[in-house]
Amino acid sequence: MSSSRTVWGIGTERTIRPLWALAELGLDYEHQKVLPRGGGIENSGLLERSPRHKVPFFEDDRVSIGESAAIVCYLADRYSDRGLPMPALATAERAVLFDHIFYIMTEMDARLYTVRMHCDPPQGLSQTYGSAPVAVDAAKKYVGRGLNEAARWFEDGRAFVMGEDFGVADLLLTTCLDWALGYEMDIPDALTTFRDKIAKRQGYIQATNCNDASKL
Ligand SMILES: N[C@@H](CCC(=O)N[C@@H](CS)C(=O)NCC(=O)O)C(=O)O
Repeated sequence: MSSSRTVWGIGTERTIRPLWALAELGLDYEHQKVLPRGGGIENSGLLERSPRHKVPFFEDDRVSIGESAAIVCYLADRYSDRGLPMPALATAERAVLFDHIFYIMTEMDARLYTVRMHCDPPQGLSQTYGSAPVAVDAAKKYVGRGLNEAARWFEDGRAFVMGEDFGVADLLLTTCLDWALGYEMDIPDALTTFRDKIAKRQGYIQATNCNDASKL
């Protein structure tokens, strides 16, 4: 398949999401390896497309979009025959999928970013956003409650968030688990088992490699 896809961004638990979705779907793309707040953004074409100044960003023949969850859902919807199955519109299964996706993004991802904003380097951005240990502690507790809720999704012994098939919710959840592990947060056993299994996937390994900014 010819490459008309471009991903901007490298090195974070958000930038890995489109890279991982593309790996799962076996799609090629051009990778603009720009770090958030890093040099190189100015000459990458990103700012002309998105004044948000954020990564990841994705463009193909149809879309120019920047929210990581929106990118993976778009790719899954468009190429579901290649993997990342998406339930049909207006089905109960799709409603539950989006309930879980929004939960992951608003209750976990957003609070993990609060931790990042206010904790100290090298993990955090307190030099930019201010050191706020109380906010960091509260956000970690909040994420902890989110992790307990996500663990509940697996109570019936299911392999993946939506049942028996790996999909976008698993991808998004795993990135939040990895992010929380980076802050040495406790993860419920059910999610540790889930995450360890997902980490063996070829798509995850490939995307982790593509998202590795240490060699830049
Ligand atoms: N909700 C967005 C968040 C994107 C985001 O905040 N990306 C960070 C890197 S993880 C960034 O580009 N920060 C640069 C900045 O805020 O200046 C998503 O999930 O894609």
